[in-house]
Amino acid sequence: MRVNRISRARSRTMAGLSVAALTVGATSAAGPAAAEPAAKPKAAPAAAADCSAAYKIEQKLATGTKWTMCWRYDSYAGLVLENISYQPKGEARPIRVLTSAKLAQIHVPYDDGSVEYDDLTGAGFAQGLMNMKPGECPGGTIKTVKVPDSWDPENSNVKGLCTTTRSRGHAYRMQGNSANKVWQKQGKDLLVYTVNQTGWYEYITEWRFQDDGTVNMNVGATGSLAPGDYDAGDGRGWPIGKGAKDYATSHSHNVFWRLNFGLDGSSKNKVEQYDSVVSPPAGGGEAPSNKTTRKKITKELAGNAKNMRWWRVVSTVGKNKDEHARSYEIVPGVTSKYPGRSYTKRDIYFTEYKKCEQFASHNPRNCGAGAGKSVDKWVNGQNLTRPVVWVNSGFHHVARDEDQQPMPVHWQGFSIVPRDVTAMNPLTPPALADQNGHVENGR
Ligand SMILES: [Cu+2]
Repeated sequence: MRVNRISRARSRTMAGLSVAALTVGATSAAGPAAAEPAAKPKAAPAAAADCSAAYKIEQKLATGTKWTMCWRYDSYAGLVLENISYQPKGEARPIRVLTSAKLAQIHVPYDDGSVEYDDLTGAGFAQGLMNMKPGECPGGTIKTVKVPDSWDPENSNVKGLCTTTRSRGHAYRMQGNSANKVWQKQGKDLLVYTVNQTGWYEYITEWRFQDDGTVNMNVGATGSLAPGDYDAGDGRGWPIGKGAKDYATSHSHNVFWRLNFGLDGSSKNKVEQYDSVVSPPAGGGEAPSNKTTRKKITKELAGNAKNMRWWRVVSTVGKNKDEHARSYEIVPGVTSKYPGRSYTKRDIYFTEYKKCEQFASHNPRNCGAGAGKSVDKWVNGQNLTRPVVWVNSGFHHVARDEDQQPMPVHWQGFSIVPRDVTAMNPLTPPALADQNGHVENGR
C-alpha cells in the first residue's frame, strides 16, 4: 500500500520506526520463526500434522471430513500453513496435500508510476498483524500469535489467528427423474484467517478448506484508501469526492502464493498441463468436437493461463481406490495481470524446490550470486521433480465512490481442487456408494 511516513507512524502506533527497522529484523526470515517448535522433522512427513498442540489446527467438519495442519508465523510472509492433510470419511488415514502454503508477495504498483510496494518484504505486512475480537471470528477460536522480530516488542503477542467453520450451501443435490428421494447435503468449510494492516490497507488472508477437499486461497483488501493519493490525473485515477475532485490514484494488487505440494507425503510430484482444441463440425458430425491433450511439464515453467487450459500436480506414490493417481488441479481465479514487471508477466510458475526461494519478488534470502531476486529468474531449465507452485493473481484497483468508508473488501485468489484423490465424491452417502463408474442395479 502507499504509505506516507506520517500515516504509517500513526496507524501502527510505532512512531519513529522506518523501513530501515524492517531490514534489521530481516535475518530471522532465513530460519524458522521464533514461535516454531524446535526440531521439527523435515524428511518423510508423517501422515498427521507433526507439531505441538498450540500450533495445530484440526477440524472435523459436520459432514465427516477432517482437515489437519500446523501453523507458524513468519516475519515476512505472516501466516504459514504446513503439513496440510485431508481425511474424508471413508479414508482410513489422512491424505497429505501440501507441505507448506503461504503468501509469497503482494506487489502494489501505482498507475502514475510514482511508486510501487512489496508489501510482504518491504512494507511490514507481517508486522501489521491485527488483534481480533470474537465478533470477527464467529463461532471460532482466536489463537495468540507471537510476531517474530516485532517492531513493537511489548505488543508482540497478537490475538490474530482465527479458525472457524462456515456453511457454504449445497455440496450436492440429486433427485433425477425416477428417484423418490432427494439426496442433498449442505457443505461445510474450515476457515483460517488473519488480518494484516499495511499502511492504510488491511488485508484479510483467508484459507478455506472445504469438506469436499477443495482449498480456496484468497486475499481481501479493506481498510481505507490512502488519503495521500487523492492527486491523480486523468486516466490515472478516479474522483471519489464531490465533483471533479479527490482523484484517488489507481493501482494494482498483485498477490502471489507459494504452494509446496507434498501429495501423499512425498515432495516428488509431477506436473501436467492440459489444453483443448475445438474444431468445427466435420465428417457428418452434428456439433463441433473438442480434443484435450496432456503435456507433461518436466522442466521449470513460467506459464500463462489460457482458455481451456489447466494444470494439475500429480502424486507419484498415492492412488485412490480406483487405481488412479491422486492429484490436485489448480483452478485460477479472476485475474487482471499486470505486465509491468518481469515477475508479474506470468500467471503461474513451477520451480524446482530450493530452500532460499521464498518470495516472488525482492526475495530477502540469499540464493547466491546471479541467482536473481524474483520467481521468473528461477525458471531456468531445471528438471521438475519437487515442484513448487507460484500463483500470481492481479487486481487493478480503480477506486470508486463506494470505497469510502471503510473500503468494502475486494477479494482475489484461486483454488486447488482434488482430482482423483478419492474414488468417488468424498461426501457420497452410503446408499449410493455402489455408483462408482457404471450404475448398479439398473439405476
Ligand atoms: Cu487497492
